[in-house]
Amino acid sequence: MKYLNLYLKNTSLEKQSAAAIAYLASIDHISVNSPKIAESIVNEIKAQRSQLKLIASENYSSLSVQLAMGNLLTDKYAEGYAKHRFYAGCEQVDVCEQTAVDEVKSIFGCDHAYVQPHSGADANIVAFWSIIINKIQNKRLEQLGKKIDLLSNSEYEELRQYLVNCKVMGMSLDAGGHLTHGFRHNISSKMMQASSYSIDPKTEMLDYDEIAKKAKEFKPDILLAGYSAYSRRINFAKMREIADSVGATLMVDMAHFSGLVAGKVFKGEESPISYAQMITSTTHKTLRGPRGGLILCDQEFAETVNKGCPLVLGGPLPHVMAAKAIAFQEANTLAFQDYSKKVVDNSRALAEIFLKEDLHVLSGGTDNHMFVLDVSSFGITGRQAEDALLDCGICLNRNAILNDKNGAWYTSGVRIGTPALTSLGVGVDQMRDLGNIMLKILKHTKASFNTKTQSKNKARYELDANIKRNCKEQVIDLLKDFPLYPEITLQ
Ligand code: DSN
Repeated sequence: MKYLNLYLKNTSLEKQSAAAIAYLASIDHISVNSPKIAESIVNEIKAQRSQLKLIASENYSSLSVQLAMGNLLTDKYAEGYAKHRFYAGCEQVDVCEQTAVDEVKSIFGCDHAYVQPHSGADANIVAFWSIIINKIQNKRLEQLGKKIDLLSNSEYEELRQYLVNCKVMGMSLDAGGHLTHGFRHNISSKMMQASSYSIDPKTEMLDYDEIAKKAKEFKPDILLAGYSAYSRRINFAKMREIADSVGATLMVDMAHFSGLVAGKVFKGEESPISYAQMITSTTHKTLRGPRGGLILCDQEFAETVNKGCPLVLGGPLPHVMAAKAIAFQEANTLAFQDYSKKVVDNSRALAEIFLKEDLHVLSGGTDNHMFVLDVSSFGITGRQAEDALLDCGICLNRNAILNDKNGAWYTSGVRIGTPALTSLGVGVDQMRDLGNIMLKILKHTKASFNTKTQSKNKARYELDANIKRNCKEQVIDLLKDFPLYPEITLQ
């Protein structure tokens, strides 16, 4: 009981928290049989405490969310959905799933919610196939006047050929779209014919006339909106108009910005809720829940979506659904609305530091929780910027930019996001300080020279030791004021 005993010894009774006791007791318990794993959990806490996290897709979930996942709910199989299970003994799983469903419907005011997807990628596959089944399979079966199980093998094969001929059109990966939106190396472009729209090369923003033109030519069954590395808001009314004009279903993957929709920062035409027929999301980014996915949809898709298992998924993860229920309760509050607003204020304040220096921030700025900074003017790659910043205690990820001359591995950009630091309470003043620290690091980082090839190295970099030390100290100073899970003490 190393950590728990230390905690109980060093923390006065009135300051002790149940969450800290549970957390530390669990680490002590794990260390009995798996010291290596216990140590890696402790080391992860230490690592995250020593870095300022600017990874746009990450956040810090509450201790309640984390603790809800560490129990015997994980042992249950519960195929089906609440009150409609294929296994016995699912009464408590029903409570967890139904609470998550009710809470997420209350946040977003949507017709139907499904909280079983294990990830955003899973949610997208369930959503794609639910649309295909509703639009293609059900109509074909109606024409044949038969249920699917009664089709002969040749009739089923004929139906299958229809199903695999559907078309999806999403934002291209190099413009800021996601891998699951029709990228050639992802299943989405193998099970459907995929085409993409990009951003205007001058403004680096979505051009709705251009999307409409492309949609008219390609005639997608699914028009997909959403992004992984785009710093502007989407007009979903316009996207729906385009989808309707070609008979497509509008699907929105709001994985990155669902917290901003929940927090009512994105509303009206900037929120997909009233415009998309199918919406997917992760639960762990701006929404600040456990790692997982969810689907919101119009009533017409509800029945198909509820059959995500067996369509795509195996058994649900009841412990994660319990944690989702807690996270959705947390997001359904005025405090969360305040948090979401601050995420965007922080993102703008940070981007402003780079814009003032006339640096290339893609799309010219940000209206959401992130932005991409082109670091090529510093003479370095995204990979070198990522490593140099991490060495000084700033954690973010490199990101390719449109037509990136350094390719997807080294890249020319870094993606910078504010959801995690905002969860710690960091505000715009500290964001500006942080921006200036980052500028200092980037300005002093140089690509190493490879004398063998007589060319600049794309991975290795050099950074003056004094600058590194000084910036690291500044990062540590900032971290001191915003501790991560301060109730958990490890000494
Ligand atoms: N990996 C996530 C992101 O960074 O956007 C999405 O899958």
